[in-house]
Amino acid sequence: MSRDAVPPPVRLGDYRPPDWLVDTVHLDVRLHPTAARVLARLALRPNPEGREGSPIVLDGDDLQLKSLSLDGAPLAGTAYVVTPQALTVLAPPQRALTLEIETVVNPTANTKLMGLYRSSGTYCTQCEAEGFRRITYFPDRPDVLAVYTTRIEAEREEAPVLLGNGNPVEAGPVEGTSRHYAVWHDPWPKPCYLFALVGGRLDRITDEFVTATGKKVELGIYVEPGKTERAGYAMDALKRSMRWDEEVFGCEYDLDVFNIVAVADFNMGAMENKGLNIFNDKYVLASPQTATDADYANIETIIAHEYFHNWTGNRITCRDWFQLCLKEGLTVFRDQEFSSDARSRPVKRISDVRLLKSHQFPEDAGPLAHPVRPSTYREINNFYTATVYEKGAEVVRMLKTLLGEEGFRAGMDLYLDRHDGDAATVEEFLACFADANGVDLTQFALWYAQSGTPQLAVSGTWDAATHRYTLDVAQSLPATPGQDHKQPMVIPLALGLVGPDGRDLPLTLDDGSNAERGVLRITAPRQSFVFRDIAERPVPSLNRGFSAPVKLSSDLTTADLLFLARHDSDPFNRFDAAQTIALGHLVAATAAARAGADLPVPDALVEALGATLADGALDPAFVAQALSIPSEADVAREIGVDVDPDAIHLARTRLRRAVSVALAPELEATYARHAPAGTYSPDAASAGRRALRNSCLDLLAAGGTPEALARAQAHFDTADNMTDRFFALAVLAHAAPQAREAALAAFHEQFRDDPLVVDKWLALQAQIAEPEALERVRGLTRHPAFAWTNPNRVRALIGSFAGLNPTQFHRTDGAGHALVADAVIDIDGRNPQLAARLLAAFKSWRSLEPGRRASAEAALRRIAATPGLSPDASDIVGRSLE
Ligand code: B3K
Ligand code: ZN
Repeated sequence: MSRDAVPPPVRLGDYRPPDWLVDTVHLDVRLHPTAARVLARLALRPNPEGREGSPIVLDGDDLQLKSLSLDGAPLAGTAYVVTPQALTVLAPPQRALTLEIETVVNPTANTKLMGLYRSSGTYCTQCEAEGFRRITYFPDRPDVLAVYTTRIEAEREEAPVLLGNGNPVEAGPVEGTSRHYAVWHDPWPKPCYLFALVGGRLDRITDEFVTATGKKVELGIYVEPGKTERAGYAMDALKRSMRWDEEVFGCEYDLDVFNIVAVADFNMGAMENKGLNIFNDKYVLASPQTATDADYANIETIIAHEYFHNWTGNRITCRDWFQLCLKEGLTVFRDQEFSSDARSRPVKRISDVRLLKSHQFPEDAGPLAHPVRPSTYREINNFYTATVYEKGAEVVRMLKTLLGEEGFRAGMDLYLDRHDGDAATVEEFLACFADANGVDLTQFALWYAQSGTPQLAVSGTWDAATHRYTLDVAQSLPATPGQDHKQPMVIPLALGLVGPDGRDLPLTLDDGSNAERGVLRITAPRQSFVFRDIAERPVPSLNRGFSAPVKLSSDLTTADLLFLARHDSDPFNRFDAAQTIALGHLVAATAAARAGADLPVPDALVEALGATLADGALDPAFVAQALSIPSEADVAREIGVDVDPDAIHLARTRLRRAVSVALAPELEATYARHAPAGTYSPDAASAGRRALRNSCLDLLAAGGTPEALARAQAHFDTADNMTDRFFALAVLAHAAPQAREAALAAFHEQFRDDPLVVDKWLALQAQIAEPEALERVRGLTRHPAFAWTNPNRVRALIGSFAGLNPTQFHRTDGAGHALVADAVIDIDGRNPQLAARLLAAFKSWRSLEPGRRASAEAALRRIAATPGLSPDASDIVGRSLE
């Protein structure tokens, strides 16, 4: 698509099967820095389900056609129409035929990082969603599945490693030249978005995996020369993922080889190309000296996620891009479960819910809200969102909660069996669960169609005379763009009634039935549930484990919440109860701060946090989560309208200081108790201890005492791993302006040659909540370590400023908005996907107070008025302003 063209919206309701199918694809790709030649031989046939007598219309993007023939004979110029965007064979014979298409592309000039491009000299590809059409003319849609054979040829010197999808077939020199080639064959029919090739000078580590049925698989991870020692953790995560998928879902790997390649320039996290995953190197490379515990956890999750796509995404793919959640929501659910099994389930749940609330809830509440399965799009790349991924995973989780472990597995088994080899839809997915369990999921399907976060209002009354406890539940769903009226959803509300001794009471409903597995099914706008044999007033623990992605309000008092924070058997709600107290306080304290006043910190919060700190039986990783004070974004979301980021920042700073002072002895003792023992290991238990120790360090520093800051300095100076070193650096950068510059300089000096670590250094500085941050960010864009062309650098610096520094991004003088707008406009000319991502940082602009709202709107309007804006950016800016 050229920069000026405005594509018409694509609508789910307009879906039609393809007119032509492709059975096999033979590609011969001759790599060259500026003129790579692609010879494609496509075996096509008319689709019996398509329109009879149709022309062959193939998609292209920025392509140059060199030659074209049909069944071996060159096509006359009158027989086809070609533009960079499409190749149409006007009146093809209506039978099986072969097209041979030769195109030339320029990998070095490809700054969009879609199609065939170069990353630090390595040739690589990215085809999802619509990048294959930047390599050759093709029906670029996920319901055209073909068997691919790929020959890759390159200068041996430039690209000694040549990788493709599937299994290696042959390789050798191109006689009489300095070139060599490799042929790969992928026996599994796949859509073209799963195509990949790599050519470059890469080092590798290898390993082996024997599948459940005894098949040997060769595993390889390819990295830039000299970085192999950092790929070990990714390999370990890969092998564990392969085993887990066999054990938990019965999914076995299906090729002789599985390769992963790490590249430095990548628009997203990673890509699940069949047998040849390509990764952003940030999610492969790790060593104790360069990666934090969070990096290790991300690597584990993303390696698993891409691997799990082999079944949920590749063996069963999507019929069209509206069904994206079919592979993404389901695969996120699967990677969440894998990490829960590999680490602590409650802690994983807490961090997943925090991610959902911080990224998806604002999406649902703003102008970019869309259903888990959208019904229209202008640019599909803008729908790889928290709603499709994270809320999509929540929907699958709810299905499991409603059907139970066995019912869910039965549905999954049926899906994997019935649709293997298909390009499927959400309806077909749900039908498997309905059929396997004999249930009707019509109302449940609304989760895919209705956008917005449902609200649940719950109140309870206990009748001392009848020993009955009544829970009144009301659900509502606010209007969202394009959806003014909503229907009630089916909401699985897991709950417990906690007796005064802290134990759960039996959940016997008035009619004698049990709330199955402790879950109430909310289906109507208003419902009441009466529990009997409740001898004492209980405290309800609602939405346990965050069983539904809803916004819950209840009549629980602060005392009730404190009780739950101390006694709830559900760890998620134990965590959440204290968070709810803190959030309630922060909302009130923000209003007070705007009025020039201060509010005392609720004793209940200090008590809840103190009790958590003192409970030696708790997992340190859990305690670390419990100690975190809700973020400024959490508070802004809770306030919802007329948001003043400075007031929120002030209220939160005061709260952290007060908690620090009130709990100093306990924090110090906990810090001391969790001193490192032995050498660094990234395992979950060790990481949990570090997380707790670092949380204590941070909260203590929030008190601002010289001792606390000296402790942070010592922590920084003596750290023997990146987790501790970087955490201490962050504490110093935020809380100790006098120590900030020296610490930042020392850190940079030590890691200047390591781009992934430099990204941490950039991101941290972009988050400093002081007016000088703006100039600092501007200055860093001119730093030799920064590059506008590298997505990781841009996300670290500009993305962190826009997404994680609310007071400075939303400066009252508008300079923060202007800086990000300038960056978006500049980046858009090279890499529209990256620009559109950054632009989404404006998604909550309407919730700001009037002055900042006006400045955000001006920035958005300036972007909108930029000539030649990409379809990606104009889609986001257009919807943001609607
Ligand atoms: N499927 C890819 C994402 C592709 C994004 C295209 N804009 C990675 C993943 O979700 O696993
Ligand atoms: Zn995915």
